[in-house]
Amino acid sequence: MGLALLLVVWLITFVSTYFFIAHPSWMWLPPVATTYGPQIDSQFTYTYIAMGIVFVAAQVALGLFAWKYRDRGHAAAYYSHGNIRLEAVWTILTAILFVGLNLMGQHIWAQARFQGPSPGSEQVEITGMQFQWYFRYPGSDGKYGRTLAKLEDPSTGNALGIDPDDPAAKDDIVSSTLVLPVNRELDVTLKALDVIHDFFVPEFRFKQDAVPGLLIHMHFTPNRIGDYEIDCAELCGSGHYKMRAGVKVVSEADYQAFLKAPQQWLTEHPWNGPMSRGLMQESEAKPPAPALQLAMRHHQSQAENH
Ligand SMILES: [Cu+2]
Repeated sequence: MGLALLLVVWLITFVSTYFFIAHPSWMWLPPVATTYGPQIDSQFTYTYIAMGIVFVAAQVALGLFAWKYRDRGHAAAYYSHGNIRLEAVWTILTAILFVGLNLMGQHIWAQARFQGPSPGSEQVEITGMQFQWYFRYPGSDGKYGRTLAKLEDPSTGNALGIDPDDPAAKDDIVSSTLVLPVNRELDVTLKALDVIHDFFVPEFRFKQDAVPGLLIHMHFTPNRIGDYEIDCAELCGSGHYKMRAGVKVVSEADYQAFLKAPQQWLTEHPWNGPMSRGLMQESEAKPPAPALQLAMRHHQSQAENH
């Protein structure tokens, strides 16, 4: 029995470890699209390697001990209080590993949040609201117009509560797709109007909570043209699953064309990311795939027969 347990533990350990080593793309994030992304990736790699070694060593020992201390039918069991020295050693080693990984990673995390953006970076405000993202650009004056809570009303098309009497609001652009210029640093202000949401774009390696009452600043530079998906990564209510939006990283010329006529530009260049079919309106959605239609018909005929 001890030997069977050893084999099962080792088999699960080596098969699961094999997939991480042989097929990293199955476990891994999509190709990176920001300048600071590779640093996050190398941090992930250090963590994976360190944790992988600990995992394999612990599981190999577990299997070995299950076999070594198997029931031999005669020896009486004895109670152990443990080994203080051993416990101290592995607690200290774990603490060193944990604190060390944090120290290695903290500057990467902090540089996008605590250091200010460079002057001339492009401003964009990202607001999460159950269950939609809104993106606002300050327009040619470089200033966001004032917002008032009493004016927040998605049904009037003014979900952000922008005050029309503020001159700075006149040229503000609000979009439901995030359009960003490639190779330009972004000065992002993150907001939430109701509950905590979380702005996450896997390709950007960027994930940050949006908290009601806080203006969270962060900055990063997208460096690959393409269409990506924004997911809300905070369970924020019953419609959380559909709280996503498209982000388009485009050339400088395209970006300027978008700022000039946002609606028209987005109609001509609709977002075409990996999940774009899911973002379509229901009326636009395609009929189910043939296999699914077949299954539905089969189900109907079964129902009729009964
Ligand atoms: Cu959300």
